[in-house]
Amino acid sequence: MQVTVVVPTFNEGPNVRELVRRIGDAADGLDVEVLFVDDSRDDTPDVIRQVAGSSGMPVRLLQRPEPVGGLSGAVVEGLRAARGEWVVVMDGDLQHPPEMVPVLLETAASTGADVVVASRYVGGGDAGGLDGRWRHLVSTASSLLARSMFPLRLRNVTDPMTGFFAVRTGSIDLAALRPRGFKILLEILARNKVVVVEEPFVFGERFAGQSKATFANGLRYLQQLTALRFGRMSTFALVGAFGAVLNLAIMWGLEQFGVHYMPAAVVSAAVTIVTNFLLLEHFVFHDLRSEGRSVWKRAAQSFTFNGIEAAVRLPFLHWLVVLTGMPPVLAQALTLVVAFLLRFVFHAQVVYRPRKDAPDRVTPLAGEPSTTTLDED
Ligand SMILES: Nc1nc2c(ncn2[C@@H]2O[C@H](COP(=O)(O)OP(=O)(O)O)[C@@H](O)[C@H]2O)c(=O)[nH]1
Ligand SMILES: [Mg+2]
Repeated sequence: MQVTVVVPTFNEGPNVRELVRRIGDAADGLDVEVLFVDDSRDDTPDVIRQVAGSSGMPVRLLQRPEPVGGLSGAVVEGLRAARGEWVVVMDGDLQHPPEMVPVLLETAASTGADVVVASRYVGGGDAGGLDGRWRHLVSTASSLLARSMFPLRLRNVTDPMTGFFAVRTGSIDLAALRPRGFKILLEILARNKVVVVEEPFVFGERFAGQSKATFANGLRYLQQLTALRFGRMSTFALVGAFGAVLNLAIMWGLEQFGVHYMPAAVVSAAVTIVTNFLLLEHFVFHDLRSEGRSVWKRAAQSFTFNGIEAAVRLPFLHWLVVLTGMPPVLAQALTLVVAFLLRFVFHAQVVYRPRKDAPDRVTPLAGEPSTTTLDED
């Protein structure tokens, strides 16, 4: 089996020699080449050329004239230029231990998977190398959002944000990828019908240099998510909007019959909550109803969320206005957006959470392998 290790680099000079040395040691006995896809503005390409000259393993450099598509664009160019039947994508700062390269490939061989994801969030995995609490929180929240938006495609994937994975190039359509931002794995999994398994790993500290992740990358990630998956979340939003209109219409109608506005509000809220649930069952999560829980359990969970949300949102609004002094209408808009996202994540992650595939479902034997497909999501 021929393997290409694709390493995107942006000003990683001081890491190159150590990285190549450790890949060489780890991959001893395997047919491996290392391909650097470089967008650096410093002397990193010179360092790569130097190291290539003295390494026992083939080391290639793809220097890009323009950093099109950023990190994701670099990875896709690496996938296109790779000679290997298998490609392992990894960062150039040694946060991804090179010793995992053969482990990922062995898992690929033993399970027959198309993609092996090195995950920080499964088994003995660990995200310890993430800088500070804020990065941990952002990483967890963004994975949760991605998994809510692609519940079936990512049913076996705990770490869709990782930049460390092995992929059989023949299993993916490179031309269909629209790389942008930092998260290429998500793009690959969302757009291809592949069998995925995970392998835990410990995300280490950077060997040298500084992180290139920025706030702008975070925004680009949100853009990527909505572009990849507008489907489920937009129908969810539509159902929510319909519920709001229904709520007002019922309240108005009851008032016309002389009902006091308080009982009218209670009745319209109750009718809306039940209607919303039925609409979610039939239009948003219809393909996930058979995943295990009974309809009564789903209803109970959904109603509980709505009840708690209604009780918590107003005190939270008050706290936000008093504490930050922001205009009440802005604070209200903010709490509504947060409540919407939380409601969506809760329904996707709890109420309609898909079961994980049983191990035999991820091992394709003879015939059609069982995979998750985009049409499902
Ligand atoms: N080719 C290329 N590589 C990049 C770019 N941005 C980041 N990288 C590389 O992607 C890997 C991960 O970036 P890093 O800054 O470590 O992100 P973090 O681990 O999330 O903090 C490193 O090897 C970077 O050098 C880019 O625009 N082009
Ligand atoms: Mg890093």
